[in-house]
Amino acid sequence: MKKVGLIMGSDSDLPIVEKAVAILKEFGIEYEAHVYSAHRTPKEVDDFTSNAYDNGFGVIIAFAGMAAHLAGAVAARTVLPVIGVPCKSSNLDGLDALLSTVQMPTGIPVATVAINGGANAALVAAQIIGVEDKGLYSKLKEKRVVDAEKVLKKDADVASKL
Ligand code: RP5
Repeated sequence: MKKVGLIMGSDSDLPIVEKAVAILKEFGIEYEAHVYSAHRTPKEVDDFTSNAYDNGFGVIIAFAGMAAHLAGAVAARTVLPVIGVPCKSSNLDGLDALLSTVQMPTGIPVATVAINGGANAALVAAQIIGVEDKGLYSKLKEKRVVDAEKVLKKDADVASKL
């Protein structure tokens, strides 16, 4: 099975990265996580990303806040699918990172999830890898059933209370 690469611009993004890691662990997907910044350590971003396909990665998730150029810098260096997670910072509530991540020029796509959407980013990564992995595909379908059952349980609880 292909691995998922997780790159965060700063260790201050860790709480959002941990949401993704929880999902990847749930599905038994191998991953590797790094703190590499588009601005502070561009050489490491370049080295990791340029060699990611040869090193067994199938998807890269990039997490960054503020002037969040990381996902775009990664996408410029690989044709692996890149998922961008805009991380909320203190001043602009993550809107800065959302726009910096999502507004990519034609030809260099970044599949951008919601602000702080670490869990959905990992689910998209799992779905990409699951296309060629029947076991993982089945687990993803099973999770949808389990999640729906949880909502229906809440429905029954609320209906009985009101
Ligand atoms: C971004 O700047 C990082 O991804 C982080 O979200 C933000 C702030 O970084 P620190 O100043 O906390 O290291 O590059």
